[in-house]
Amino acid sequence: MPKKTIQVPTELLNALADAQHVVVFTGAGVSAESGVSTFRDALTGLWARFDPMQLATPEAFLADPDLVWGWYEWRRQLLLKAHPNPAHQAIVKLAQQVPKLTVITQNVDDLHERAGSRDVLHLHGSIFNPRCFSCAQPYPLKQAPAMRHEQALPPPTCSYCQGMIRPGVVWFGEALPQAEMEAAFAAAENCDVLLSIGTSGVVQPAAQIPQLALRSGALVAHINLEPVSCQHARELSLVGVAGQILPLLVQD
Ligand code: BV8
Ligand code: ZN
Repeated sequence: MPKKTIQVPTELLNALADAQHVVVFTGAGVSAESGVSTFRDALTGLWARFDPMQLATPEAFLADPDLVWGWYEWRRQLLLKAHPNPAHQAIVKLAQQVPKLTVITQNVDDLHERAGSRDVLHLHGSIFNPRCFSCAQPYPLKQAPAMRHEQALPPPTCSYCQGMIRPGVVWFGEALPQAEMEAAFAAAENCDVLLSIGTSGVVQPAAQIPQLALRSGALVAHINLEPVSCQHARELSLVGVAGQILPLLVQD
């Protein structure tokens, strides 16, 4: 079965060629081809009975620190084995072809950085920057013993105040980092093209970013396995795998 060639709208290619500032806004779908499960994928093993929304909260951590810390350690270890995919690499290449490119991600992985993207704005923090739940002191991640299977793990204790160490991510019900959010919103309001890649557009306030760009006159292209409903003349939906579509947007 020949691979279905994806048609990239000329309007998008022309807008990228003329753009002074491009924003790339990513969600879990950009890391899917690296083997990193998205937030919509069912959880496995010990956590299979949970919805991520239930575990990614401060209440869940306080109720069962070992269960939640074990989940993050498991995900972190899987990430150490993952590699950036053609979607991450195409974004790095695009940055070399436009005057200014800002990467805003909802993801807590480091695959954009490992592909070569710089100054990535992490709206939901990073799984690699744990800190103390009580005094917020950063906790230097040591080479943890490899987890052979999914298990609950007691979180480390803070050497300053003996508090519990927590993942450096933004949980549901927690405020997003002010600086990153302001920089992301400013970029969305001042760009010519915004590529929204691999996001279900459900989680607030990040989900406002493509709308902000549209309201500021940018062309917005959604790149997703599923069609994204477009309400605006300057909004496009490209349906397909990010790792196949993004390379079509950059010149060889
Ligand atoms: C806050 C870190 C206030 C943790 C995450 C309004 C209405 C209702 C609720 C709210 C609201 N405003 C705020 C809320 C509450 C909540 C919220 O938005 N709830 C939602 C679910 C309704 N928001 C919050 O709590 C936020 N905080 O508002 O605070 C506040 C203010 C001041 C003071 C105190 C409090 C905090 C939100 C951050 C939560 N943390 N992550 C962790 O990772 O464990 S978000 C988490 O979910 C992920 O990090 C990710 O960002 C997000 C999942 O979204 P996606 O990235 O879109 O991923 P998803 O799996 O959903 O979709 C993947 C997509 O990719 C799919 O569309 C799929 O089709 C596509 N895809 C898959 N493969 C591919 C692909 N596309 C292309 N190619 C492929 N190969
Ligand atoms: Zn502490």
